[in-house]
Amino acid sequence: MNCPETSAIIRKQIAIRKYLCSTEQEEVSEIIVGLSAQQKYIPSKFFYDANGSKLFEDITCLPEYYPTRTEKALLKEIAPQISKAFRNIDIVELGSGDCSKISILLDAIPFENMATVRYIPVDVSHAAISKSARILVERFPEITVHGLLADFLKHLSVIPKETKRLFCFFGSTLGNLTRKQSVQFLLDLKAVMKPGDQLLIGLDMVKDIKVLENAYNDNQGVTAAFNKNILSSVNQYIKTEFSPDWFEHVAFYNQSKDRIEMHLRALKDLEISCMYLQDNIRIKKGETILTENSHKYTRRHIFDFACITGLKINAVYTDNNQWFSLVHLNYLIGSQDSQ
Ligand code: SAH
Ligand code: AVI
Repeated sequence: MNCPETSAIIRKQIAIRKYLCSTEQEEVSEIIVGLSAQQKYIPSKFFYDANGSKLFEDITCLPEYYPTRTEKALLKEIAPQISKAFRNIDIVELGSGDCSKISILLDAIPFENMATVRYIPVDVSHAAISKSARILVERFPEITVHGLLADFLKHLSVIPKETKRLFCFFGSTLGNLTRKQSVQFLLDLKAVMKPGDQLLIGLDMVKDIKVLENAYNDNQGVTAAFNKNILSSVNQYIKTEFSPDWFEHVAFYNQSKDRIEMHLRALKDLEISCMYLQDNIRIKKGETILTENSHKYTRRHIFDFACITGLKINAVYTDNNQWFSLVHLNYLIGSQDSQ
Protein backbone atom coordinates (compact mmCIF):
# COMPACT_ATOMS: atom_id res chain seq x y z
CA MET A 1 0.00 0.00 0.00
CA ASN A 2 1.56 3.29 -1.16
CA CYS A 3 -0.92 5.63 0.38
CA PRO A 4 -0.40 7.16 3.78
CA GLU A 5 -3.12 6.17 6.17
CA THR A 6 -4.87 8.90 8.08
CA SER A 7 -7.11 8.16 10.96
CA ALA A 8 -9.75 10.21 12.70
CA ILE A 9 -11.62 9.41 15.87
CA ILE A 10 -14.86 11.31 15.45
CA ARG A 11 -16.63 10.07 18.57
CA LYS A 12 -15.63 7.47 21.11
CA GLN A 13 -17.46 4.79 19.16
CA ILE A 14 -16.53 5.88 15.64
CA ALA A 15 -13.16 5.70 13.88
CA ILE A 16 -12.69 6.33 10.16
CA ARG A 17 -9.48 5.32 8.43
CA LYS A 18 -8.59 6.57 5.00
CA TYR A 19 -6.83 4.36 2.48
CA LEU A 20 -7.62 6.30 -0.70
CA CYS A 21 -4.58 8.14 -2.07
CA SER A 22 -4.45 11.71 -0.88
CA THR A 23 -2.65 12.72 -4.11
CA GLU A 24 -5.53 11.34 -6.21
CA GLN A 25 -3.05 10.31 -8.93
CA GLU A 26 -4.59 6.89 -9.34
CA GLU A 27 -8.06 8.34 -9.70
CA VAL A 28 -6.83 10.84 -12.33
CA SER A 29 -5.22 8.10 -14.39
CA GLU A 30 -8.28 5.81 -14.10
CA ILE A 31 -10.43 8.59 -15.58
CA ILE A 32 -7.91 9.51 -18.29
CA VAL A 33 -7.55 5.86 -19.37
CA GLY A 34 -11.34 5.59 -19.62
CA LEU A 35 -11.79 8.77 -21.63
CA SER A 36 -8.98 7.72 -24.00
CA ALA A 37 -10.48 4.29 -24.78
CA GLN A 38 -12.24 3.46 -28.07
CA GLN A 39 -15.57 3.16 -26.21
CA LYS A 40 -15.09 5.98 -23.73
CA TYR A 41 -15.99 5.07 -20.15
CA ILE A 42 -15.86 6.49 -16.63
CA PRO A 43 -15.52 3.94 -13.77
CA SER A 44 -18.81 3.91 -11.89
CA LYS A 45 -17.20 4.49 -8.47
CA PHE A 46 -16.91 8.15 -9.57
CA PHE A 47 -20.70 8.55 -9.25
CA TYR A 48 -20.40 8.73 -5.50
CA ASP A 49 -19.33 12.22 -4.50
CA ALA A 50 -21.54 13.75 -1.80
CA ASN A 51 -24.21 14.78 -4.33
CA GLY A 52 -24.03 11.42 -6.15
CA SER A 53 -24.48 9.49 -2.89
CA LYS A 54 -27.54 11.64 -2.12
CA LEU A 55 -28.94 11.10 -5.63
CA PHE A 56 -28.44 7.35 -5.24
CA GLU A 57 -30.41 7.48 -1.98
CA ASP A 58 -33.19 9.26 -3.93
CA ILE A 59 -33.08 6.53 -6.60
CA THR A 60 -33.62 3.86 -3.95
CA CYS A 61 -36.99 5.47 -3.09
CA LEU A 62 -38.27 5.64 -6.68
CA PRO A 63 -41.28 3.46 -7.54
CA GLU A 64 -39.47 2.14 -10.65
CA TYR A 65 -36.31 1.16 -8.73
CA TYR A 66 -37.46 -2.19 -7.28
CA PRO A 67 -34.04 -3.59 -6.13
CA THR A 68 -33.75 -1.67 -2.84
CA ARG A 69 -37.23 -2.35 -1.50
CA THR A 70 -37.11 -5.98 -2.65
CA GLU A 71 -33.75 -6.62 -0.99
CA LYS A 72 -34.83 -4.84 2.21
CA ALA A 73 -37.99 -6.95 2.40
CA LEU A 74 -35.87 -10.10 2.03
CA LEU A 75 -33.45 -8.88 4.69
CA LYS A 76 -36.34 -8.26 7.11
CA GLU A 77 -37.51 -11.81 6.56
CA ILE A 78 -34.15 -13.46 7.16
CA ALA A 79 -32.62 -11.09 9.75
CA PRO A 80 -33.94 -12.90 12.86
CA GLN A 81 -32.48 -16.18 11.60
CA ILE A 82 -29.11 -14.73 10.59
CA SER A 83 -28.51 -12.20 13.37
CA LYS A 84 -29.55 -14.24 16.41
CA ALA A 85 -26.12 -15.90 16.57
CA PHE A 86 -24.11 -12.66 16.20
CA ARG A 87 -21.67 -12.37 19.09
CA ASN A 88 -18.01 -11.28 18.95
CA ILE A 89 -18.30 -10.58 15.27
CA ASP A 90 -17.17 -7.91 12.80
CA ILE A 91 -19.85 -7.06 10.24
CA VAL A 92 -17.99 -5.77 7.18
CA GLU A 93 -20.16 -4.02 4.60
CA LEU A 94 -18.56 -3.41 1.20
CA GLY A 95 -19.95 -0.37 -0.65
CA SER A 96 -21.98 0.42 2.45
CA GLY A 97 -23.76 3.57 1.23
CA ASP A 98 -26.47 4.84 3.56
CA CYS A 99 -26.40 1.97 6.14
CA SER A 100 -30.16 1.41 5.90
CA LYS A 101 -29.76 -2.24 4.96
CA ILE A 102 -27.31 -3.10 7.71
CA SER A 103 -29.69 -1.53 10.23
CA ILE A 104 -32.16 -4.30 9.42
CA LEU A 105 -29.61 -6.96 10.43
CA LEU A 106 -28.48 -4.98 13.49
CA ASP A 107 -32.08 -4.58 14.64
CA ALA A 108 -32.36 -8.34 14.95
CA ILE A 109 -29.23 -8.85 17.12
CA PRO A 110 -30.11 -9.78 20.72
CA PHE A 111 -29.53 -6.68 22.87
CA GLU A 112 -27.10 -8.45 25.23
CA ASN A 113 -24.80 -9.27 22.28
CA MET A 114 -24.76 -5.81 20.75
CA ALA A 115 -21.64 -4.55 22.57
CA THR A 116 -19.65 -7.47 21.12
CA VAL A 117 -20.44 -6.45 17.53
CA ARG A 118 -18.34 -4.09 15.44
CA TYR A 119 -19.59 -2.62 12.17
CA ILE A 120 -16.97 -1.99 9.47
CA PRO A 121 -18.36 -0.02 6.51
CA VAL A 122 -16.03 0.10 3.47
CA ASP A 123 -16.80 2.80 0.92
CA VAL A 124 -15.13 5.33 -1.38
CA SER A 125 -17.59 7.97 -0.22
CA HIS A 126 -16.52 9.83 2.91
CA ALA A 127 -19.95 11.49 3.06
CA ALA A 128 -21.68 8.08 3.08
CA ILE A 129 -19.43 6.57 5.76
CA SER A 130 -19.46 9.49 8.17
CA LYS A 131 -23.20 10.10 7.86
CA SER A 132 -24.08 6.45 8.31
CA ALA A 133 -21.66 5.99 11.23
CA ARG A 134 -23.35 8.85 13.09
CA ILE A 135 -26.82 7.52 12.35
CA LEU A 136 -25.88 4.02 13.50
CA VAL A 137 -24.32 4.98 16.83
CA GLU A 138 -27.38 7.11 17.60
CA ARG A 139 -29.63 4.18 16.85
CA PHE A 140 -27.46 1.41 18.34
CA PRO A 141 -25.55 3.07 21.23
CA GLU A 142 -23.73 -0.19 22.08
CA ILE A 143 -22.11 -0.69 18.71
CA THR A 144 -18.61 0.33 17.57
CA VAL A 145 -18.11 1.62 14.01
CA HIS A 146 -14.74 1.27 12.34
CA GLY A 147 -15.17 2.90 8.90
CA LEU A 148 -12.73 2.29 6.06
CA LEU A 149 -12.60 4.93 3.36
CA ALA A 150 -11.21 2.53 0.81
CA ASP A 151 -11.67 0.97 -2.62
CA PHE A 152 -12.95 -2.58 -2.26
CA LEU A 153 -11.21 -3.50 -5.52
CA LYS A 154 -7.81 -2.52 -4.11
CA HIS A 155 -7.84 -2.47 -0.33
CA LEU A 156 -9.45 -5.69 0.92
CA SER A 157 -6.28 -6.54 2.82
CA VAL A 158 -6.81 -3.62 5.25
CA ILE A 159 -9.99 -5.16 6.68
CA PRO A 160 -9.31 -6.29 10.28
CA LYS A 161 -8.90 -10.06 10.57
CA GLU A 162 -8.70 -10.87 14.26
CA THR A 163 -12.41 -11.65 14.78
CA LYS A 164 -14.82 -13.80 12.80
CA ARG A 165 -16.57 -11.76 10.15
CA LEU A 166 -19.76 -11.48 8.16
CA PHE A 167 -19.04 -9.76 4.85
CA CYS A 168 -22.09 -8.04 3.33
CA PHE A 169 -22.20 -6.85 -0.26
CA PHE A 170 -25.70 -5.56 -0.84
CA GLY A 171 -27.53 -3.74 -3.62
CA SER A 172 -26.12 -5.90 -6.44
CA THR A 173 -23.09 -3.59 -6.48
CA LEU A 174 -21.17 -6.67 -7.69
CA GLY A 175 -23.11 -6.15 -10.94
CA ASN A 176 -21.36 -2.84 -11.51
CA LEU A 177 -18.12 -4.74 -12.12
CA THR A 178 -17.36 -6.40 -15.45
CA ARG A 179 -17.87 -10.19 -15.40
CA LYS A 180 -14.10 -10.64 -15.31
CA GLN A 181 -13.66 -8.08 -12.51
CA SER A 182 -16.46 -9.66 -10.49
CA VAL A 183 -14.84 -13.10 -10.61
CA GLN A 184 -11.45 -11.62 -9.67
CA PHE A 185 -13.09 -9.59 -6.90
CA LEU A 186 -14.76 -12.69 -5.42
CA LEU A 187 -11.48 -14.58 -5.57
CA ASP A 188 -9.70 -11.68 -3.85
CA LEU A 189 -12.42 -11.56 -1.22
CA LYS A 190 -12.17 -15.31 -0.65
CA ALA A 191 -8.40 -14.89 -0.26
CA VAL A 192 -8.88 -12.52 2.71
CA MET A 193 -11.63 -14.68 4.27
CA LYS A 194 -10.88 -17.40 6.77
CA PRO A 195 -12.75 -20.46 8.04
CA GLY A 196 -15.82 -19.36 10.00
CA ASP A 197 -16.33 -16.17 7.96
CA GLN A 198 -19.58 -15.69 6.05
CA LEU A 199 -20.65 -13.69 3.01
CA LEU A 200 -24.12 -12.28 2.37
CA ILE A 201 -24.42 -10.94 -1.14
CA GLY A 202 -27.40 -9.28 -2.86
CA LEU A 203 -27.86 -9.94 -6.58
CA ASP A 204 -30.36 -8.46 -9.01
CA MET A 205 -31.82 -11.19 -11.20
CA VAL A 206 -32.48 -11.35 -14.97
CA LYS A 207 -36.14 -10.46 -15.58
CA ASP A 208 -38.59 -8.80 -17.97
CA ILE A 209 -36.73 -6.16 -19.98
CA LYS A 210 -39.41 -3.51 -19.41
CA VAL A 211 -39.09 -3.79 -15.63
CA LEU A 212 -35.31 -3.53 -15.92
CA GLU A 213 -35.26 -0.59 -18.32
CA ASN A 214 -37.90 1.35 -16.35
CA ALA A 215 -35.76 1.03 -13.22
CA TYR A 216 -32.99 3.00 -14.96
CA ASN A 217 -35.25 5.46 -16.83
CA ASP A 218 -37.47 6.82 -14.09
CA ASN A 219 -40.17 9.39 -14.80
CA GLN A 220 -38.77 12.02 -12.44
CA GLY A 221 -35.34 12.03 -14.11
CA VAL A 222 -33.46 11.21 -10.90
CA THR A 223 -31.38 8.51 -12.59
CA ALA A 224 -30.57 10.94 -15.41
CA ALA A 225 -29.38 13.49 -12.83
CA PHE A 226 -27.33 10.77 -11.07
CA ASN A 227 -25.77 9.78 -14.40
CA LYS A 228 -24.88 13.36 -15.38
CA ASN A 229 -23.52 14.11 -11.91
CA ILE A 230 -20.55 11.83 -12.63
CA LEU A 231 -19.22 14.67 -14.81
CA SER A 232 -18.79 16.90 -11.77
CA SER A 233 -16.51 14.25 -10.19
CA VAL A 234 -14.60 14.04 -13.46
CA ASN A 235 -14.23 17.84 -13.59
CA GLN A 236 -12.96 17.84 -10.04
CA TYR A 237 -10.35 15.12 -10.54
CA ILE A 238 -9.01 15.96 -14.01
CA LYS A 239 -9.73 19.72 -13.92
CA THR A 240 -12.01 19.78 -16.97
CA GLU A 241 -15.17 21.72 -17.69
CA PHE A 242 -17.64 19.08 -18.88
CA SER A 243 -21.18 20.43 -18.75
CA PRO A 244 -24.08 18.06 -18.02
CA ASP A 245 -26.12 20.02 -20.58
CA TRP A 246 -23.97 18.69 -23.40
CA PHE A 247 -25.17 15.12 -22.80
CA GLU A 248 -28.33 13.07 -22.55
CA HIS A 249 -28.92 10.11 -20.27
CA VAL A 250 -29.25 6.75 -22.03
CA ALA A 251 -29.96 3.43 -20.28
CA PHE A 252 -30.89 0.17 -22.01
CA TYR A 253 -30.74 -3.56 -21.44
CA ASN A 254 -28.01 -5.34 -23.38
CA GLN A 255 -29.57 -8.79 -23.61
CA SER A 256 -26.49 -10.57 -24.96
CA LYS A 257 -24.53 -9.45 -21.88
CA ASP A 258 -27.35 -9.65 -19.31
CA ARG A 259 -26.78 -6.08 -18.23
CA ILE A 260 -28.19 -2.60 -18.11
CA GLU A 261 -25.78 -0.14 -19.67
CA MET A 262 -25.87 3.52 -18.71
CA HIS A 263 -24.27 6.01 -21.06
CA LEU A 264 -23.99 9.76 -21.54
CA ARG A 265 -24.63 10.58 -25.20
CA ALA A 266 -23.10 13.80 -26.62
CA LEU A 267 -25.71 16.19 -28.04
CA LYS A 268 -23.08 17.98 -30.18
CA ASP A 269 -19.44 17.65 -31.27
CA LEU A 270 -17.26 18.44 -28.26
CA GLU A 271 -13.64 19.33 -27.67
CA ILE A 272 -12.56 19.57 -24.04
CA SER A 273 -9.12 20.62 -22.86
CA CYS A 274 -7.47 18.78 -20.00
CA MET A 275 -4.20 19.68 -18.29
CA TYR A 276 -3.25 15.99 -18.06
CA LEU A 277 -3.46 15.42 -21.83
CA GLN A 278 -1.54 16.90 -24.75
CA ASP A 279 -4.55 16.71 -27.08
CA ASN A 280 -8.06 17.85 -26.31
CA ILE A 281 -10.67 15.19 -25.50
CA ARG A 282 -12.81 14.92 -28.65
CA ILE A 283 -16.32 13.52 -28.54
CA LYS A 284 -18.52 13.36 -31.64
CA LYS A 285 -22.23 14.19 -31.59
CA GLY A 286 -24.06 10.91 -30.83
CA GLU A 287 -20.96 9.26 -29.33
CA THR A 288 -21.42 7.88 -25.82
CA ILE A 289 -19.43 7.60 -22.63
CA LEU A 290 -20.25 4.36 -20.78
CA THR A 291 -20.77 5.25 -17.13
CA GLU A 292 -22.16 2.03 -15.67
CA ASN A 293 -22.80 -1.63 -16.35
CA SER A 294 -25.34 -3.24 -14.07
CA HIS A 295 -25.16 -6.98 -14.63
CA LYS A 296 -28.15 -9.16 -13.84
CA TYR A 297 -27.90 -12.73 -12.61
CA THR A 298 -29.45 -16.18 -12.91
CA ARG A 299 -29.31 -19.18 -10.54
CA ARG A 300 -26.54 -20.49 -12.79
CA HIS A 301 -24.36 -17.43 -12.05
CA ILE A 302 -24.92 -17.91 -8.31
CA PHE A 303 -23.78 -21.53 -8.43
CA ASP A 304 -20.82 -20.56 -10.64
CA PHE A 305 -19.70 -17.97 -8.06
CA ALA A 306 -19.83 -20.59 -5.31
CA CYS A 307 -17.95 -23.05 -7.47
CA ILE A 308 -15.26 -20.55 -8.49
CA THR A 309 -14.61 -19.36 -4.93
CA GLY A 310 -15.07 -22.66 -3.14
CA LEU A 311 -17.46 -20.96 -0.71
CA LYS A 312 -20.41 -23.10 0.35
CA ILE A 313 -23.93 -21.85 -0.35
CA ASN A 314 -25.80 -21.91 2.92
CA ALA A 315 -29.03 -20.50 1.45
CA VAL A 316 -30.37 -18.52 -1.50
CA TYR A 317 -33.27 -16.28 -0.46
CA THR A 318 -35.45 -14.78 -3.16
CA ASP A 319 -38.76 -12.90 -3.40
CA ASN A 320 -41.92 -14.35 -4.99
CA ASN A 321 -41.22 -12.65 -8.33
CA GLN A 322 -37.62 -13.93 -8.22
CA TRP A 323 -36.46 -10.39 -8.95
CA PHE A 324 -33.70 -10.25 -6.36
CA SER A 325 -31.64 -12.83 -4.45
CA LEU A 326 -29.70 -12.75 -1.21
CA VAL A 327 -27.05 -15.43 -1.22
CA HIS A 328 -25.60 -16.57 2.10
CA LEU A 329 -22.23 -18.32 1.74
CA ASN A 330 -19.91 -19.88 4.32
CA TYR A 331 -16.19 -20.35 4.35
CA LEU A 332 -15.95 -23.84 5.77
CA ILE A 333 -12.84 -25.40 7.23
CA GLY A 334 -11.15 -27.17 4.34
CA SER A 335 -12.91 -25.10 1.67
CA GLN A 336 -9.59 -23.47 0.80
CA ASP A 337 -8.80 -26.79 -0.91
CA SER A 338 -11.98 -27.02 -2.95
CA GLN A 339 -11.29 -24.50 -5.73
N1 SAH B 1 -24.94 -0.95 -0.42
C1 SAH B 1 -25.82 0.20 -0.59
C2 SAH B 1 -25.22 1.23 -1.54
C3 SAH B 1 -25.11 0.79 -2.98
S1 SAH B 1 -24.51 2.13 -3.98
C4 SAH B 1 -27.16 -0.28 -1.07
O1 SAH B 1 -27.29 -1.46 -1.35
O2 SAH B 1 -28.08 0.53 -1.17
C5 SAH B 1 -22.87 1.61 -4.22
C6 SAH B 1 -21.98 2.01 -3.06
O3 SAH B 1 -20.69 1.45 -3.29
C7 SAH B 1 -21.79 3.53 -2.97
O4 SAH B 1 -21.92 3.93 -1.62
C8 SAH B 1 -20.38 3.76 -3.50
O5 SAH B 1 -19.75 4.88 -2.92
C9 SAH B 1 -19.71 2.45 -3.16
N2 SAH B 1 -18.63 2.06 -4.09
C10 SAH B 1 -18.69 1.98 -5.44
N3 SAH B 1 -17.52 1.53 -5.94
C11 SAH B 1 -16.71 1.31 -4.86
C12 SAH B 1 -15.39 0.82 -4.71
N4 SAH B 1 -14.65 0.46 -5.77
N5 SAH B 1 -14.87 0.71 -3.45
C13 SAH B 1 -15.62 1.06 -2.36
N6 SAH B 1 -16.88 1.53 -2.45
C14 SAH B 1 -17.42 1.65 -3.67
C1 AVI C 1 -25.23 0.61 -6.89
N1 AVI C 1 -25.71 -0.09 -8.07
C2 AVI C 1 -25.89 -1.50 -7.83
C3 AVI C 1 -26.86 0.57 -8.73
C4 AVI C 1 -27.36 -0.30 -9.91
O1 AVI C 1 -28.56 -0.52 -9.97
O2 AVI C 1 -26.54 -0.74 -10.71
C5 AVI C 1 -26.51 1.95 -9.21
C6 AVI C 1 -27.57 2.59 -10.02
N2 AVI C 1 -27.41 3.09 -11.21
C7 AVI C 1 -28.53 3.58 -11.65
N3 AVI C 1 -29.47 3.36 -10.76
C8 AVI C 1 -28.89 2.76 -9.70
